Amino acid sequence: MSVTNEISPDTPTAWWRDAAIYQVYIRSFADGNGDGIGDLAGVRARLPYLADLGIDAIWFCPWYPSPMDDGGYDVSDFRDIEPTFGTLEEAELLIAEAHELGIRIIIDIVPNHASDEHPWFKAALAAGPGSPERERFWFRPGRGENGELPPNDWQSRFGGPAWTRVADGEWFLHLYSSRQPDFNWTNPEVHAEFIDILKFWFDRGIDGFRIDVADGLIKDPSLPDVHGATTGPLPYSDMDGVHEVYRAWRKISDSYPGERIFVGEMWLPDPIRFARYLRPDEMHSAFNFDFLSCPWEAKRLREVIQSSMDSHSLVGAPPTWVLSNHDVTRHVTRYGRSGDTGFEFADRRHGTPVDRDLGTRRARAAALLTMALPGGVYVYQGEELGLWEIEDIPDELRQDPVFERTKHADPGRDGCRVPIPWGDTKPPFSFGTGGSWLPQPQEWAAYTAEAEAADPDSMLSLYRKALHIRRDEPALGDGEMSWAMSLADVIAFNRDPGFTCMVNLSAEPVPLPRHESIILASGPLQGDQLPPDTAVWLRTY
Ligand code: TEU
Ligand code: CA
Repeated sequence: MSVTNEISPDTPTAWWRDAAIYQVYIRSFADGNGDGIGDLAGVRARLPYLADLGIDAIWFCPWYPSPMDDGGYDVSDFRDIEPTFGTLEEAELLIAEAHELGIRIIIDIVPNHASDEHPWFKAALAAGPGSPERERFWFRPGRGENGELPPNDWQSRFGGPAWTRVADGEWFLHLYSSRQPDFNWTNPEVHAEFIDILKFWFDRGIDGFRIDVADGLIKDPSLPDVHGATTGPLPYSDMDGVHEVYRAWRKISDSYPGERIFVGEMWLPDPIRFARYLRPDEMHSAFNFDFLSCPWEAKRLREVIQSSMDSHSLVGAPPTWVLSNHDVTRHVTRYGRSGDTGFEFADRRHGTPVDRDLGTRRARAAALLTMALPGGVYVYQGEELGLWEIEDIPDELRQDPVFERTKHADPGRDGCRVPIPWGDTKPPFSFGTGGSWLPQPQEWAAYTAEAEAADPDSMLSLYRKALHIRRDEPALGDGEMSWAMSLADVIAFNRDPGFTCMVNLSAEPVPLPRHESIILASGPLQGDQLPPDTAVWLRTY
């Protein structure tokens, strides 16, 4: 392996302020041992691909031992590696190899809940009501004459009640599946445990943590009913006490050499509340889901961009620009839909007609938009290949607990988690040698990394070019932007020195502004006109 850009963990740089971070959902990335499930050996073999792509860091979805009820977000041991993925030793090798290639490593941490197979939860079940073991979770007697009703009316985010009854009659709280009991963060033991887990992984050289459900740790201990509310002030989301947790965590990360970071996952309706997590003594950055959820409409996108810039500048944090992840409908599909092109969990709108060529053109334009905006950018595995949502997975193969828990009303998230096509002309497209845990469509023969690497007009070639330009271009990355004059359905902004990004969301071609040269375009231009659903980067005077 050639050493390109080795990271010295002792050099303090604010690398995270404008990093391009690639999200790896391990079981769908690359399978090294032929069992049909992605693993660390697969990732290690593909590190050169990621280095060529031009990313600065990888974020790994949970790699810990897990019964995989929720794809690894049900953790049974926070200090080891899931055996089907590999070993702790392999993880250490992977970290070192990535660092040699100039790639930093961020891992998921899941502080809101554990797996029901976590030793603490097993101990809690065994110890019985009133025991200190139960105090690490939320156990309560039920309501009703014989305690047969849940302690309150909270609903799981995966559907159904947020409480499950155990054999001795008590109920435990789970905001997600019934195999994901929520930790009780009023218990100092829980705090101490997570501090120790952070150190365990920082000591192994990781560069940061992505914090799962970062807003959810603290619950109102009176556990009040919510009477059907899912937004507004909720007694299990964005409670003020959660900030104390991250202040304590920040002290830990700051005590390590280099810049070790926290990235928060919070789906919050209020950008100002959101920014509170990014105060200088809390997290470094967080996913911009307002941007991800926004439909492909110039006015709405401009508003979201402006409000993101404003809210982040209140706390001096860099915004991030996210189009897809392992929980949402892939954006080629969303942007190609007739009707609403935004995203909401309440309705995935599977089965809505999709014009995939249109969705792809818009996805290409969106990539240049995100990479030109100030701050960080995320790439979800497969978006660089232009993959779309797989909506026709047979019911019996669906694995996401959302599908069962909503009694099939919500198809769940398997459609964005189909294993990546790397090469070859038929499934599993070199994902591995032993099939793939979710079926891939035959059409992906034209979308393998190998096929796209050979095509200068592919999505992969666009991402490679754009990420490399972004890295070298002084105007891009961290900093400021200013809106340029433009037509109503056009997004145009300037960055200093001498850079303009323009995206045409109207139905007609629009004239390019005065420029010195064209740096990159997401599709063919028509002379001096920018066609619909196309973005361009210009060198300006
Ligand atoms: O997701 C948090 C979350 O609430 C949503 O993104 C979730 O996917 C949605 O409610 C499903 O309908 C995080 C992880 O990203 C997700 O994969 C996990 O399932 C979840 O936490 C629980 O750990
Ligand atoms: Ca495997």
